[in-house]
Amino acid sequence: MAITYELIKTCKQTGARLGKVHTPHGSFETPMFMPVGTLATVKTMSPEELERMGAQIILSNTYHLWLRPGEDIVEEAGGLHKFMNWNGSILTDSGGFQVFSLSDLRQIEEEGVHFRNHISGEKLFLSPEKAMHIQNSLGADIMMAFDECPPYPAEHKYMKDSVERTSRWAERCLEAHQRPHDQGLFGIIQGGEYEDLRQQSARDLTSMDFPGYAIGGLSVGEPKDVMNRVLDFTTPLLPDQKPRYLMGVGSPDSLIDGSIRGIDMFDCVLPTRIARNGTLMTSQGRLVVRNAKYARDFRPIDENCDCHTCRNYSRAYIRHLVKSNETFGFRLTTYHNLYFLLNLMRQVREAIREDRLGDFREEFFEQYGFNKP
Ligand code: PRF
Ligand code: ZN
Repeated sequence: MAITYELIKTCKQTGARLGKVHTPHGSFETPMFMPVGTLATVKTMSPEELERMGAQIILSNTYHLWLRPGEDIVEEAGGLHKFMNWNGSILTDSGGFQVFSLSDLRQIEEEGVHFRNHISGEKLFLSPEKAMHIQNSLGADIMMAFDECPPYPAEHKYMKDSVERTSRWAERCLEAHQRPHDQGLFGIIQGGEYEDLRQQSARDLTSMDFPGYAIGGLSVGEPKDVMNRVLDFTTPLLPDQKPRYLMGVGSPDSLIDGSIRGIDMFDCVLPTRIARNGTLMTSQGRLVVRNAKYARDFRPIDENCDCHTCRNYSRAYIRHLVKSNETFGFRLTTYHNLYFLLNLMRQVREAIREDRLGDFREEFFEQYGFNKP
């Protein structure tokens, strides 16, 4: 088996899981945050920098790499790891979600999805078999099944048909998978906010025995309490001996609240995207460094952070670079935001080890400003 999960312990205070996922490119500790490298690069960061900040697994996208440079070129290079010079673990998303979020004029059929290329307008078609073929060529350690991520809110009738189609697509993905010995395929549970449909989806997918399971269809515009409620009734439906991945979630509060609900893996463009417009995550909440009040502020971005950015550069300098559109400014903000989330997850794991994640949540939320009215 390409992917195995080792459950080290559960937190006595919260039930959160401390574990390790073993892949053909090394192991990563869980709960873990995965930086997003859509086009085979985590925007502005070198693989050496990712390693230095403590990243152990990154995510990339089937949809984007299929369109450019094309999976055949990545395969010819010797796979995604070699192509981009990243030797840690890689996960590729299947393209399903990107088709739904980026393209227009899509048409869903049993066979797959017809849509238009979001860059050229060209007509394209993606199916479970095609998504698997592309992901087998890319060669990531973890691949995702081709699913449908319906919008929020969606009616029960629509969601039920969608969940059933996603289960049939998952079967076809398993069937089409050519490299089960060195690439692990994860199934994706859908069902929106509906408990009966999450149960149906979890029942269908767990019977297919994937090496890991993702919870999809969340963080699509629903309120936080809806996401937490869905996790409360969905994670208990998943096997204890397999990793669980909450797709597209990366705000600090949701990383903590997801971990408490038994999630092991997270990814999100949030830290890298907001960094490129000058917004930083700090232990005291968000800091918008473009703000005039930082023009003469020579303190680091976060006085509690020991990242390379915070040890060497001031708010005033970073503000100047970002306002001048200097590439180096975006590199410094991106480095800090990713370090901040990776370090948050390190603290979460430490708290689980010591059975005090509930206390850690209280302290973190207090400082970050989530408890303020
Ligand atoms: N499915 C897939 N990728 C995803 C999602 C999903 O539901 C989400 C939901 N937030 C993010 N990325 N395949
Ligand atoms: Zn920092």
